[in-house]
Amino acid sequence: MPLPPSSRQLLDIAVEVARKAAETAHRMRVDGVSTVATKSTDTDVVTAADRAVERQVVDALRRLRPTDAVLGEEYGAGDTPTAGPGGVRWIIDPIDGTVNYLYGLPYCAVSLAAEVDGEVVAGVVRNVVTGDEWTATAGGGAYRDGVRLHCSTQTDLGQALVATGFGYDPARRSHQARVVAELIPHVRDIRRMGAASLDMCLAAEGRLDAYFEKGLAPWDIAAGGLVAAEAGLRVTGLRGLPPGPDLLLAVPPALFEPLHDRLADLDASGGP
Ligand code: LIP
Repeated sequence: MPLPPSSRQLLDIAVEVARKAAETAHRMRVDGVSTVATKSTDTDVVTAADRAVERQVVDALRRLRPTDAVLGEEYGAGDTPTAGPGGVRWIIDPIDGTVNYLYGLPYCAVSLAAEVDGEVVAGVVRNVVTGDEWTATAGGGAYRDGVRLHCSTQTDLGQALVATGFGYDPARRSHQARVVAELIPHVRDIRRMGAASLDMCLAAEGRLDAYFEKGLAPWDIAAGGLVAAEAGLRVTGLRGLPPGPDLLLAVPPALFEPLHDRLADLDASGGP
């Protein structure tokens, strides 16, 4: 029985695959890209590039590690096997920030993570346009372009620059907007940049102080969440729940209580 791959080995595979995927996404953007379909609502778009990049990533992983499982935003698990005990599952967001990608805004990324027994052990987030690359392994730290990352040391919520996002469903957006309207007097300012994986990576290096969002899927969370946690952020849900579709909060330990409690009071994980 071959030895299970180390997190480092899985990270090397993730980086190799994600770099080629980002090249494809960038080339398709330059060639001109259009919406090919909508998903949950008529503003939840998917482009030909989202699909082509995910197929490319899955094909590459199948060549490199034929028995691994995958979970992708566009094709789900496809026909790959489920990952048995000790098995690897790859979690893929081919283009996180698809609306930014469609509009040509340079804030979109390939996000690829390896999970073993339900724990994300390696992850990479690569900006499709700038080439900025964030990596992490569980227990091995987080890096951007080889530089080790440490999150913000901000201790005053009133001075915190906080990022968040909105879903595609209008009723949920109204609820999220109410939460932001109530929160904004209590923080330095809010940033809405449009890609959860990149938001968590910027928070990992202190270019944002904190990030929260309701409605995220496993592929939005996996790689960016590991980068954030390995840079010292608490990545959690509300009231002791794990980070997930109800809410993800990525926050430095010193800001956890004030931001958590305010979001809990504002029912940030509630609503449609
Ligand atoms: C996006 C997330 C973002 C969220 C958007 C969307 P997508 O993912 O990264 O944080 O606010 O509504 O879900 O759809 O571009 O992969």
